Amino acid sequence: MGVLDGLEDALFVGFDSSTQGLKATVIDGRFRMVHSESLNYDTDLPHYKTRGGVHRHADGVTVTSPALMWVEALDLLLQRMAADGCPFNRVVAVSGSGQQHGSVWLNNGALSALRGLDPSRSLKEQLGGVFATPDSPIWMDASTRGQCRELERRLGGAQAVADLTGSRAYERFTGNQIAKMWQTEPAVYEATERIALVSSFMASVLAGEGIPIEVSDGSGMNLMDFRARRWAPAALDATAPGLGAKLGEVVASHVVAGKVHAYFCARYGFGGDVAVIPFAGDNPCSLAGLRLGKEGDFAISLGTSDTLFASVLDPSPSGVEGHVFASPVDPKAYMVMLVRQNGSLVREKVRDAAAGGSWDVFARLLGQTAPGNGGRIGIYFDEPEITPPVMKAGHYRFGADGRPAVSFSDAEEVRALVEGQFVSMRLHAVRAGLKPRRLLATGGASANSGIIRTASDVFGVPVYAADVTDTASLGAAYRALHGWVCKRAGRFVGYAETVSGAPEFRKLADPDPAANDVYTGMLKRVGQFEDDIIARS
Ligand code: ADP
Ligand code: XUL
Repeated sequence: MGVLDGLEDALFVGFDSSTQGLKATVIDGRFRMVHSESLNYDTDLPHYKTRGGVHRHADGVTVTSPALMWVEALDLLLQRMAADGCPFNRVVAVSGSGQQHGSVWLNNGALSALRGLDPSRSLKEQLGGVFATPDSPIWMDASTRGQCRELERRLGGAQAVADLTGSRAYERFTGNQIAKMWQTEPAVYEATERIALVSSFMASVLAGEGIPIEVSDGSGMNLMDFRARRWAPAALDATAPGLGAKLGEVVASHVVAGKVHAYFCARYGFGGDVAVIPFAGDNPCSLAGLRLGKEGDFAISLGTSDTLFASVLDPSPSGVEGHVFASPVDPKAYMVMLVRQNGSLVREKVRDAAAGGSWDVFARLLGQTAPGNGGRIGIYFDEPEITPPVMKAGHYRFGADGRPAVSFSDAEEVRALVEGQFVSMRLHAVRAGLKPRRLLATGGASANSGIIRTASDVFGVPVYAADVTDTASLGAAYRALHGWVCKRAGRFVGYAETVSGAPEFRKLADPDPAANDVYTGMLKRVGQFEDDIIARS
C-alpha cells in the first residue's frame, strides 16, 4: 500500500502567518491545489495602523506587531475561504508557518480563554484580553544588542553559543528578546504564563489549547540545544528566571499535537476530528515546500527578508554568521540558512523612487544596463541589517573608481540594488561554506524575471521555481499531509517518500558565464565596502 492511498479526497491546509499578511493553501492527497487565499494586514485590517505589517518604534531598532491583529486575521481569512466555498468538511489535517522569532506573551487566563472559545462571538472579542503585552517583538527588531553580548559572555563566547544553539547570539532571536522583556518590563514577564512563537500561537488558537513550540522554529531562539532538540538549561538560565516553565516542551514537527477546536467546526464547517500538526517557521516550511534534500539544492527566498537555505546532515555552526536549525521534515537532518533583512522593502523603495512604483518599469530599467553596472556598486540598508551586521540604515553608492558616488541614474540605481543584494548574499554564502548548485526561488519577488536572471548570473547556477510563490504555506500543507501520513502509519514515514508525487519545478533561468565572471570579480570589492560600513556603523 502506498503511503498516500485512500487520501485522494482528503484535504490538508497550510496557513502562513507572515510579516505582511496571512495566507492559506489547501491541497488534496494528490497534491492538487484546491484553494488558496491571502490577506494583507495594512490594507485588510487598517485599524491596527501597521506598515508592512509592523510598528517601527521611534528608537529606530524596536519593531513589534499587534498580536490581536494575527487573531482577527484568522477569522477574516477563514470567513473569506468559507464564502468562496472552500470545502472545510473534507479537511483532515492542518499545519502552518509563522514568521520566525516573533514572540506572543500569554497571560494567566489565556489557556482557559482558548479552551472555552464560543462560536457565537469572534476570536477578536474573546482573545483581546489574553496578552501580557499587546505588542509582540518580531524578527525585524534589533534592540537587544546588550542582551546578545551578555548571553555570549555567560556561555563562553559567540562560537560556544553557536555550537550549543546553532547560531551566535542574534538580536531578533527570541531568547534575547525574552531577556530584554525580563530586564525592562519585569511586570509583563511576571504576568506571562506562556511565551509562544507566532507559529505555536496560531496553532494554539486553532486547537484551543497550548500547542508546543516546534523544533525547527525553536531553533531560532538561542535557547535550544539544536542537536538534542530540547531546551538547553544553560541558555535558559542565562536568559531569564523560571523560563523553562513559561516555554513548555519542544515538540517534533510531524506529530499530531491537537485537534481543531469546535469553534472552527461550528463557524466554518471543519469536521470534528481534524488533526493539528505543529506549526513551524516560515523558512523551515519553505524548505518543506521546496522539498530540499539533494546536496547542492538551495532555496533563495525573496520575501520581506531574503534568505538562502538548504538541508544538510552534518552542519558546522558558525560563531560569525549564518544559522543552523533542526529540520522540520527529518528528525536526523538540519537546515543551514543566511538572512538578509533588507530584501523586498528596499526593492519597493527603489521601485517607487526610480521606477514610478511599477515592477514592469523596474524590470525594464534593469535590462537597460549591463551586468557589472560599469563598475558601480550600491549597498542599501533601510533598516539595521543582519547579514552583514550593520546597525545603521544608509544607502552607500560607489563609482567605478571606488570613491563614494552621490547618485546614480534610475537604471544604474535599480541594477546596483539588485546586484548588490545578490553579490553580498553570494559573498556570505562563500564565507559560510555554502555551495549552491541549483537555486529554487520562492517569495513575492521570485515572480520578477529580471531579479531571477540576476540571481542566476551572480551565483552561476540555474534557478527553478514551484508553481506558487508562497512555498511557506504550501510547505505547511505538505507538512500537514506528512504528519497525517505518519499518524496513520503509526511510524515515521520519510518526507521525501511522502511528497514524491508533488509537481516538478520549472526552470526559470540559466546563468550566463560571462556575467558570472563579472560578479566573481565584484565579490572582493563588495566585501571591502561592507567591512568599511560595518566599521563605521
Ligand atoms: P513575506 O516575507 O511577508 O511572506 P512575500 O513572500 O509575500 O513576503 O513577499 C512580499 C513581497 O514581494 C512584497 O514586499 C513585494 O515587494 C514583493 N513582490 C511582489 N511582486 C513582486 C514583483 N513582481 N517583483 C519584485 N517584488 C515583488
Ligand atoms: C529568519 C528571519 C526572517 C523571518 C521572516 O531568521 O528572521 O526570514 O523568518 O518572516
